[in-house]
Amino acid sequence: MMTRSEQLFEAAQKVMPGGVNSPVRACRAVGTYPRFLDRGLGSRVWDVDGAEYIDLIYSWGPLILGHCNEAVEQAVSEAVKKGLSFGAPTAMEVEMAQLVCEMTGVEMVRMVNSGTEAVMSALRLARGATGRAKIIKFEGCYHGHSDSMLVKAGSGALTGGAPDSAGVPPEMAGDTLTATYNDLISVRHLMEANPGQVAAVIVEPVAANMGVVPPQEGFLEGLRQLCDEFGSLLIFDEVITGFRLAPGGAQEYYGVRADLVTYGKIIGGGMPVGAYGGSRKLMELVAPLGPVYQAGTLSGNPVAMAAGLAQLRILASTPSIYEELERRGAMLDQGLRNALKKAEVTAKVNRVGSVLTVFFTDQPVTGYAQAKSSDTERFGQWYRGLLARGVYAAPSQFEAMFLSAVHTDDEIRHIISAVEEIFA
Ligand code: KE4
Repeated sequence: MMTRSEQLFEAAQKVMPGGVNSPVRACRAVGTYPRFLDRGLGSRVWDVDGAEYIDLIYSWGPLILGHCNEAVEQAVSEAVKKGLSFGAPTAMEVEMAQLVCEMTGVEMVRMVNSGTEAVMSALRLARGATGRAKIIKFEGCYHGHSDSMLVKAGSGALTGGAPDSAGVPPEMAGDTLTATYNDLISVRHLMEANPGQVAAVIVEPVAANMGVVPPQEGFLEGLRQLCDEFGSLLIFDEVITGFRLAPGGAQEYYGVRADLVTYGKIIGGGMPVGAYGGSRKLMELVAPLGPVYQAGTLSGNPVAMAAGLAQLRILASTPSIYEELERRGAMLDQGLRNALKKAEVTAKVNRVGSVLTVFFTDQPVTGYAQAKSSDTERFGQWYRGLLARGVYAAPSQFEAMFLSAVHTDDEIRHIISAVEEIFA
């Protein structure tokens, strides 16, 4: 007898590529079918067969206050009654922009509809502002699916990149250079090999798309200095870290300021919102004020703004949330290390605050090369074992797990004992 999830997955695959609207959800890396979710509340989600799970995904980061946060739900239901969208300015957008500027220190911000759109727009702005074409990104970092970000290191490591997806024209990929995360020398070499041509360096201040890889001491500061030395802009892609590591995100957490910052996920409170921001000087280059064009029918949508604003207001006014996220992150981190050591399973745990990844490798994971050395078979066993024990974790070794403000210590202990059982 097929489960309801299996029935839905069978039907979904007939009408959607892979049966999903985003690839990672298909669970192709972990040897099982995706559980179709029906509802969430607080730290829990239920699938269509009624199984209950402790959530460690939270829609890949947005729901830092948990599912169906009362204030967010209230704000959305009030906004919905006044209309779904106008395509005209609303007071809500002004309040949202003011709060984002206050929390992050950017002087101006533009709302868009996803992290991809935020990154795509920030890159165009950086190129428009500098008159330069090349972008430096880091191997293993993911910045959404705009063409110039779907690029891997080219054959000549110091020259243009090669497409990392079908459909990306080679000439487009050629303007994206790939450096090594946590390796400032690799960035300097690319800057020196492309003098006066690099518009920007874009980086995940905490890499979380090769699994979590924290910046080593001095790495972010070093990028700031290199960009200043070579006249390039520094772009922090804070789609994951924004409003998660601190109210001011990674800029506040690490004390390094970028020229442009992109946001997504948490900023929307679960609704489709992205944003990019920076100095007035840079942002006034954006249409309708300046020559860099960018637009969007649903940008600043009042229902999405209501959700994001409600969530950000709580984060801005409750600093204790961040202390709790750190305390619980440390509790889970240490508990996992102890459980894996006790079971004599070779693994490394990388964590910054409330985002973490367990890598099944014996190497310290400081970049993509080490992350790739992980045992993905073992990861599949971990994922299926957790699922069977009511824990909904990331279905890929190269993703992060997320904690929310509503996890309890008992839930953390449950996750740890589940890991002990899996590898006993
Ligand atoms: P979206 O277009 O998915 O809103 O944001 C793209 C993006 C940009 N920058 C960073 C650092 C990101 O992590 C993302 C998206 N993250 C993935 C999870 N690793 C979203 C999940 C998915 O692709 O289904």
